[in-house]
Amino acid sequence: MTAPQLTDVHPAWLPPEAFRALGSRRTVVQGTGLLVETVRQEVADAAARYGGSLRQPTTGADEPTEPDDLVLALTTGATVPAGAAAVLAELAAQTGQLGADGFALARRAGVTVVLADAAPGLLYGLFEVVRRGEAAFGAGFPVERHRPAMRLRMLNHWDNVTVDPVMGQVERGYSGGSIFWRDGALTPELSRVRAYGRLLAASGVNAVTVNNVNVHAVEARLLTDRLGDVAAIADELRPYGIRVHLSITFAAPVTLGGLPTADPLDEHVRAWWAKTTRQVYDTIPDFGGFVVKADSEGQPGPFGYGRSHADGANVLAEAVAPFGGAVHWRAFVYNHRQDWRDRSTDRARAAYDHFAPLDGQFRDNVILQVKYGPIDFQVREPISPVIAAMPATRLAVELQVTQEYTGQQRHVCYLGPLWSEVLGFGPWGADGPSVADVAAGRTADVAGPPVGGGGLAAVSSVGDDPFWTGHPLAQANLYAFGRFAWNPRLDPLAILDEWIDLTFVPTATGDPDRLRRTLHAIMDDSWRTYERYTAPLGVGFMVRPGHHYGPDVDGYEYTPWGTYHFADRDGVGVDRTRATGTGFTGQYPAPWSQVYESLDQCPDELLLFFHHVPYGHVLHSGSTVIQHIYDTHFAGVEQVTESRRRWAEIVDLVDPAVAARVGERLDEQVRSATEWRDQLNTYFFRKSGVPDAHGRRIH
Ligand code: GCV
Repeated sequence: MTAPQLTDVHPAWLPPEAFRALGSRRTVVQGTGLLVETVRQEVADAAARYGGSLRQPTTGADEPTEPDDLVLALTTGATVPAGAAAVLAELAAQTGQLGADGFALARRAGVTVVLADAAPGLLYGLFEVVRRGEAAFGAGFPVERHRPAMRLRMLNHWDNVTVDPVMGQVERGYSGGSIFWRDGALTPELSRVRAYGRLLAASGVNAVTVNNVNVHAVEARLLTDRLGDVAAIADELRPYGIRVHLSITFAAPVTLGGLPTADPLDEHVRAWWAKTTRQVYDTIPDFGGFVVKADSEGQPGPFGYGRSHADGANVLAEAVAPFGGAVHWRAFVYNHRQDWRDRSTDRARAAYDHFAPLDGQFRDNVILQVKYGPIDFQVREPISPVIAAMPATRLAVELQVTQEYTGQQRHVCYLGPLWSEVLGFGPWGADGPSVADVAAGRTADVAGPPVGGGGLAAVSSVGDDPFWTGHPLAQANLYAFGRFAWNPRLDPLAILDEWIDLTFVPTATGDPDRLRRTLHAIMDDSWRTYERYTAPLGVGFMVRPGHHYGPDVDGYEYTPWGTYHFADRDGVGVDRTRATGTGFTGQYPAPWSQVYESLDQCPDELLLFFHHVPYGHVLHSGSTVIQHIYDTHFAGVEQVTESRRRWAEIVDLVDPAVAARVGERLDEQVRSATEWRDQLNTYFFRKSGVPDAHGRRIH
């Protein structure tokens, strides 16, 4: 197997040039097994291109005729190559402690050494060497131990097998069709699936789901008579250490099994899940498990049988348990047929109200997958209170790489800073465990038994587009997701540097410093820029209904979806306080229950999420709410215009196809941001009657 390099697809963060440092060295790879073979092949390909060599380890006296520059070895081998012996000796006390995915890395006496207890670790170690480039072969450095913070690092594809009449091939997909499915069939381009797996492994991801959580009739059959298609995808991803999971419908015992019920407590239903799951594992022995959206936006679930979500999740968990599988059960459950006249119902409350009482009732191979915010991936939301409410349940935090609400990959919006804030947030206050700690398995609960972490999940942004993600700069989000799942403490701007140097390799770029500077100028603050010209101060959802692109302040205001801003002539925002509102603030532990309740303490950026205030309300920043709306919307458009200008300055430094695609998308971003600015400013000017203090043009 040769590492896939597709000619008609952008190489993203693994262009051949990124392997130059490694490929020009003498390397030995020791160990056996599928993933070790992948490592060996990666090294062989790079060496063939850049003049290095791959030495086969000898048995017995393991002395190379020339010293190796790089040793990649399993600690469990009968012998490790001579160059690694000193590092192994240093690790001796900890051998077996690196975990399946971990590795040790050191450079001493002119040899770079990667040691791993298991093959996945060796693969991750290889990609760390690639990431470091020449620095991996420069000055010596002592033994570093690398282990991922999250055991499960999963991307969810919302891909449909058949083109859905409303949502298309990929629900909320902005990168063309699906890389797995085309017009009802498995893609004929399986080499592309393999190349995808390679990219994901290099970022740290180790699991994917291959179909939408909204499971339609054809997609449901992936579990049974279409399982062969899933197995074919699994075969492509396996060499890169990526397990395949499947979104299933809770109604499957009825729709596929012909049973009269899908009641999770029914014996026949239990038996059907057990039998069906056994067949899945007979076909795909390393199958990861199921992802389930139940009782949500029209999907069937246990409520239909008067059962709880713990009952529903546990029947599936019982079925996958003998095979080491997991059930990712989504907490995105709310009433999407709300009456907008009813101000007491609050969608933000729903996940906590449904799930917090069930803490401790889920089997230990159930992972409750919680969107990071209580509503739905808005550009600004508080952290979901569910994250702090279920210490006896394994929780996974769900992010959205696909930019449904952040510009749909037509706008530059680097999400690293948002995710860094989310993952570093302390649900019990700054001194307690962080959101990332909860996902990794550490909570503030001292009384209960420790539960494992559920990891990090995200909705993928990838399609069959030649740039993978539609907008070439959106590749950075996909890369950053994997890196954060590996280490949530990484600096988002350092991740961006890694991505820039891998994608636009300095040795192959005319003026790498200028390129890097400009990309930082365009991308570093792009999430906050997007926030500036869209919905203000955390209020969210001022998008066009249905496709969710572009502004429509009242688009959702009188709909059943539960996403309102309540703007009138006097003020704007949702009163979620205990004192006078929906009581949502009471779902948080201290200190946030108090901070969010208090108009004085509530952070500006979340003010309208928690409070309904007059337009003249003065923010901590010193500005009034209305003036803040005007100022940020004017500033946001100026920043996007500046980004467009800066991109024009560096087009000579990048591949013309990338230059053209990014340029065209920046043109659209300027147009769209201007539309956002003008609609938002005009709407709030007409509502409030308050003129802009600076007399700028409002329509
Ligand atoms: C897959 C939002 C999106 C839906 C998506 C849903 C979910 O509502 O608009 O397209 O459905 O989230 O996360 O399940």
